[in-house]
Amino acid sequence: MRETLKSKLSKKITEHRPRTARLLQEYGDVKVDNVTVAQVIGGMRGIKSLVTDISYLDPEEGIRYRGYTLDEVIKNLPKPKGAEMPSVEGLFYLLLTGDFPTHNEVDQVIEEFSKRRIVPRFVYDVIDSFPESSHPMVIFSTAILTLNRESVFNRQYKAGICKKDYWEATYEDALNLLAKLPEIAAYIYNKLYRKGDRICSDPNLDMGANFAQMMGIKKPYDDVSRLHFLIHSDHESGNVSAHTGHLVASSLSDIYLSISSMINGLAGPLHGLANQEVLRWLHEVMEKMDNKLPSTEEMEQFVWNTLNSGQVIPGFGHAVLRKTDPRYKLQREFSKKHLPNDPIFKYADLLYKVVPPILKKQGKAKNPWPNVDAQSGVIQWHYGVKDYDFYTVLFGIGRSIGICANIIWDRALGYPLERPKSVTTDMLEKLVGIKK
Ligand code: HAX
Repeated sequence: MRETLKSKLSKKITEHRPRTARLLQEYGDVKVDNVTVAQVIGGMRGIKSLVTDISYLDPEEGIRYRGYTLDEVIKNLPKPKGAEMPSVEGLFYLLLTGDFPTHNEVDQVIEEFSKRRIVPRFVYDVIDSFPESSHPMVIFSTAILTLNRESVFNRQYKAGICKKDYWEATYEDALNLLAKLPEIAAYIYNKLYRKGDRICSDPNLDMGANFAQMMGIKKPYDDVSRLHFLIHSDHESGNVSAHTGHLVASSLSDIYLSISSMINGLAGPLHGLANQEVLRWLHEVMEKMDNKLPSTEEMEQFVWNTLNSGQVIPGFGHAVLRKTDPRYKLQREFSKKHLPNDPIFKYADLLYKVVPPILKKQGKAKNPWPNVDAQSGVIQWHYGVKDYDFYTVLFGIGRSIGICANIIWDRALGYPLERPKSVTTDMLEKLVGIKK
């Protein structure tokens, strides 16, 4: 019998289950971490309390997918003929199984996605009913939610599925959803910004090329899309979008409910929306400068003005990273190769020089370096996607790939309902000995 992604995953799951079971049964009482008052009040920063084998974020080095750096992932994943960047379908294979697929195995996943990509009419009807002034992330989240009617997991759960098989129904839902996301996103883009002119997808293309086709943007936008989806796909489990997806799925909400929720978390300006904020901020500067590139001193003044008015500099800082984000570096390298003379790239590059010393001097941000969002919108703008409200939708497609892989594994390993415990301020004061 031909080995498919699903049969390979099934083998991996069977091999992995005893590891989790042993840790729980024999070592369940071993302490992993201590928790301080600052962490309890401060958004649970750094508390080690989630497990994922799909990616790991080292504060100094950045993200690794299945143990591989992004450079290694890009080098070792198969690429479509003539492409600079690997197929996203191969990335999904790697995230799920931990193995680099062959060309043949990637083709099988492309075929699977292609079979599942048709979006039901009722989803388009829901999208069409939104006013044009709605934010695309709201439409995107709702469109995903609407698809919950199609959930294989829900159908099988109602029919009485065995716990051990939850992951298989979830796998079906995940593939059905991931295959449709680029179609939904392109439809929203065309509705909001191109007067509804729709370009049909091509079932023979991989996800990146197909997305470029539906956006109506020529090469190398296929590689831009592949790179964008790849670098945004996962950032371990504690960030807002990943954690939301995991949390909601832990109540056995189906993949549509879970991914729609994670999209809502991603839509905040301190998280995924920062990519549109970077472009908005840069344009404010450009307007004030009459499109002329500011001198270093002028740019420094713009940065200080923003900080002094109590706002953050979007695209800089990170809750975990303490170095320049490798996702930023990859996009910068791509920009240096493909758009070195783009005025916005020059602005963004000037910021790279100017912002870190200022944030260090201000002394508040623990990480003064740029994150993924400092550069992604710059590339989109260059290739004609100038409606920056849309940028977080692109992030959302990428992030869904990693979160779907995580939710499938959550179900396979039987991770339970998430339920941390809260305390009151009175309790904290008593604990530390404050008398009132
Ligand atoms: N500009 C100005 N001040 C900043 C800053 C920035 N870029 N980054 C951090 N700070 C400030 C914080 O606002 C905080 O100030 P207060 O003490 O007054 O509250 C202080 O420095 C300490 O913050 P931190 O511990 O370094 O950072 P956090 O873990 O609290 O927050 C953030 C991390 C990413 C939210 C933060 O760096 C930020 O707001 N950055 C700008 C927005 C941004 O780029 N977000 C995208 C991050 C990447 C991501 O998730 N993408 O999806």
